[in-house]
Amino acid sequence: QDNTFWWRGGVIYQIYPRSFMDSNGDGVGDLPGVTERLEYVASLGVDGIWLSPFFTSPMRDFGYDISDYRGVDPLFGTLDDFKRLLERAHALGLKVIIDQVISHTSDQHPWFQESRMNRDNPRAEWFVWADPNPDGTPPNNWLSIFGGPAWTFDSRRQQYYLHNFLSSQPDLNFHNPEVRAAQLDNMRFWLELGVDGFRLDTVNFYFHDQHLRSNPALTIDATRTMGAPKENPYTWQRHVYDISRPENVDFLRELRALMDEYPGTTTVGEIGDDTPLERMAEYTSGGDKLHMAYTFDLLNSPRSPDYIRGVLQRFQQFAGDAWPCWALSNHDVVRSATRWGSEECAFAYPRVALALLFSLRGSVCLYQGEELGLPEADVPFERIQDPYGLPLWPDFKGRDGCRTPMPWDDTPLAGFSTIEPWLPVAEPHLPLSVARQQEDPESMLNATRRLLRFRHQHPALFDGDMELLELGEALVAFTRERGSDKLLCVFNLTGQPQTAALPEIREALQEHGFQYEVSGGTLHLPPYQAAYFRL
Ligand code: TEU
Repeated sequence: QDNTFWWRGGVIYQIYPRSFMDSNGDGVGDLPGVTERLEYVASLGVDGIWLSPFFTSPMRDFGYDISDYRGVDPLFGTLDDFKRLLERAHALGLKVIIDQVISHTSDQHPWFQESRMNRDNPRAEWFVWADPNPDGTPPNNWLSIFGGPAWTFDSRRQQYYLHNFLSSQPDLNFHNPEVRAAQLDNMRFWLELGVDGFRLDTVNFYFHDQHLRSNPALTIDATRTMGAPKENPYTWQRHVYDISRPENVDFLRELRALMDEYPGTTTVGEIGDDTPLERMAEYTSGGDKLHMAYTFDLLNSPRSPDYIRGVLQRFQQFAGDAWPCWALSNHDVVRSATRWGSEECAFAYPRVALALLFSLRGSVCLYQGEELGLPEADVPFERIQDPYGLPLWPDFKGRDGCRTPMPWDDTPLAGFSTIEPWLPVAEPHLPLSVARQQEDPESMLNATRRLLRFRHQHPALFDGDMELLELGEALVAFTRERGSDKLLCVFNLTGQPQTAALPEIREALQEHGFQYEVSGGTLHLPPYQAAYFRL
């Protein structure tokens, strides 16, 4: 069976290894812990996993700051542990995608240590160095995504270096062909080990403007909800010259040529940009660049059917033959059950939200705990770890609330560890634990399994052409068409019952688990329910 295109429409379960399963009782999740729980992951009916970074790192940004691209951090285990994980996943029919954070390194990486020594060492041009202005200020107005200037002065080299994130994450100079070759070579190392692909961190940040032009003045476009929370003013700089450079497209072709040497592998690039869907089209069309693009459109989505319709409209308008990988939650944003849900509706909102996610053209990333309907955890200030959140507290509470340990059972440490973990177990998560939900056919966990089976039974849901329908203000509705199969999908994301006039239907699809009524051509959709028909 040709499995080359497994990723097209695939559902990928994102594992944040620090918080998934601690096998050695040090309070931090690890690779053997992941391996131990792969059977559970496979039982969901997903196609593969994406592992957030487990590479050697000083952990300033919890692994998104890498000091050895080919090493496993001892906190997570050994390379042999990774090989065992890979083997077990493959035996269970799960593909394995790993994170590649190639845009920046850790400041502890030997490349940076060498580069900062002076201006004429062999790696002098591997990072982005620039002289201060005559008054000592940074070379231009570029801002870090995590706040403050994107430049830090290095006292040894007597120059500024660029960092789009923390100052401990110096930005590599991708204009230098040696840098590109070195990173592709690091990626080949993992391909040779047998991984099935890469999630590419900050894929639109690889290149910078070589003229170092200042970005246009800060403008706040309140109609867009891209990027981090509004409380962080730095998000609102319009990055024109420092990210998403046109040179990137050529590099993505180089990268694709490497991937094509390993058939059946895939790439999903994370795009943080003002116009992400347009960028997605640029990066994934034509079959010679990225396989999939991952944007923040639904990750930062507010609770509004209008907003979702807007995203889908823009997708229709700009995406062309682009292939998205949609997500509602990840390790960087407030969990969708909290962003959209409310106390009263318990599983109702997360369930209909997942149904919508699983019915969109493209692939999907499901974040650990999303299948349990976990709300965002309330992490007290004393326990905050995120270097992004700390300085902005309490306006922006950082990303710890979506990174707390996975609740495996309802004991105080949630079956995650045998000691107090690096982030506290969220008490409200205990009644939602895997053990508790496993046996209940009506649980969110079993609803997720049902919805994943439903998606696999109806390939039009992930592969079909999509047409948006106007069935009323409060509803999100579209058709999905593949060959002679034409499906109508209607979602009520609100807490009120909704009605809609239906077109002529051939058959109501079963086994998704939602409840509704049709009478005299009118669909009656109770709060947080969905309906699927064959036209
Ligand atoms: O996140 C990238 C990131 O923060 C941006 O995409 C940002 O959200 C967006 O541009 C908003 O406009 C990745 C990782 O997922 C995150 O955990 C890391 O901290 C970050 O890169 C740095 O490596």
